Amino acid sequence: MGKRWRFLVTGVSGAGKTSLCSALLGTNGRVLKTQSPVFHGDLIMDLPGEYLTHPHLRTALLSCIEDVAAVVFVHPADGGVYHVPPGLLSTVPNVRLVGVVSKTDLADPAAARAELARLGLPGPVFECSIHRPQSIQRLRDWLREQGMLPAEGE
Ligand SMILES: Nc1nc2c(ncn2[C@@H]2O[C@H](COP(=O)(O)OP(=O)(O)O)[C@@H](O)[C@H]2O)c(=O)[nH]1
Ligand SMILES: [Mg+2]
Repeated sequence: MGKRWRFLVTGVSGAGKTSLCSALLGTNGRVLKTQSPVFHGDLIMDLPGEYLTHPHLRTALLSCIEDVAAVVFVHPADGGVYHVPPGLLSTVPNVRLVGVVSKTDLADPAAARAELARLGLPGPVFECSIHRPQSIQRLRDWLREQGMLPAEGE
């Protein structure tokens, strides 16, 4: 793929990015606030929410996007509308965009889906809750099919 990491995870602070990474990787434990990028081997880059929401960090976000094959954008079902410019995530060519509505155990996902559409995410959107293992499995299976996660047992 020519990219150093398979995908990065972005979204506002508290969206559930780090919890989603742990759920996908099957690593459990207490999730702490992500203060700087966290790298899971050559697979995942887990970014702090500020990379998305603080305008002065957006150049850092864009350079991280240059290093990945895909961007997983996490938006919580109980979240609102954020001041992220539509199209921001599409400015780097040849990067796949994947939407995740997180925390679907807390609220109806419809509003978050609309927000993902407003941000210009063309790709698939997965509805996930860390409390619903099947919802995580659907995303994991898809990421494996796309070569973004190693197959089971690898
Ligand atoms: N109810 C519920 N809470 C979640 C879910 N995912 C994450 N959380 C909680 O949301 C909070 C923020 O999660 P975290 O993964 O640190 O978010 P991040 O800032 O985007 O990395 C933590 O208290 C998590 O336990 C979910 O699917 N459902
Ligand atoms: Mg985090």
